[in-house]
Amino acid sequence: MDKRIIVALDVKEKKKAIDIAESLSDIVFAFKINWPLVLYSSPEVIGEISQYGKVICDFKVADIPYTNSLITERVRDLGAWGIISHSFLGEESLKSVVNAAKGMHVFSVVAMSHPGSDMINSNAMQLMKLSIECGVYGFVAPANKIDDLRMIRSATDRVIISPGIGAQGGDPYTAVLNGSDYLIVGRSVYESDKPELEVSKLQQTAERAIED
Ligand code: 3DU
Repeated sequence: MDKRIIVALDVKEKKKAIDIAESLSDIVFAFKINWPLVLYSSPEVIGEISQYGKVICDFKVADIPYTNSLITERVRDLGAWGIISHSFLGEESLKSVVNAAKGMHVFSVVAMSHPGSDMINSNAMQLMKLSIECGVYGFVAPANKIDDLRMIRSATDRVIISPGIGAQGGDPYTAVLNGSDYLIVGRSVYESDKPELEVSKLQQTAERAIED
């Protein structure tokens, strides 16, 4: 069975991030790095974590096309497998990410998991249409907002990666059943005494949902 878990390494200490990545390298689909880890260590952490698996940089790129290109090129050069971009900035901005990615996998945010995300989530269908036209590889859609997730799944066959499990209330079984291909999990894993056990349990739950 394919690996289904993406671990978000939102820790402040680089050593902790690397230790977790090393211990989970055989059982996860990928690692997700967000601004906190980069800002507390250095951009080179992207390459260092890449030694233990695919790295998706969750930088939620959201700027003018030229700046987006600079960010994306640098992320690719540092060794990332994927990058997460916002889509609400419009076609030219998202296209600049896809073009600069040159083979790196681009995921587009079309809905979010936090309270107050209705402003973006209510435009998810329009953002998806634009993202597909721009050639994104996949989407970020919330695991804890099942109606939004289901609607997004119904509009695409592309890969959906979903945060919002555990600490944000989402249930992994329900998320996979309603369209998530990969579950993004941070605190439930890196705050656990046994991150490997936590990932294994999530993986088993995802497998059960796929079989059902
Ligand atoms: O809540 P967790 O600790 O499992 O971490 C979730 C990660 O996913 C974290 O890096 C957060 O910034 C990111 N994320 C969301 O939680 C929700 C979104 O809509 C998009 C990204």
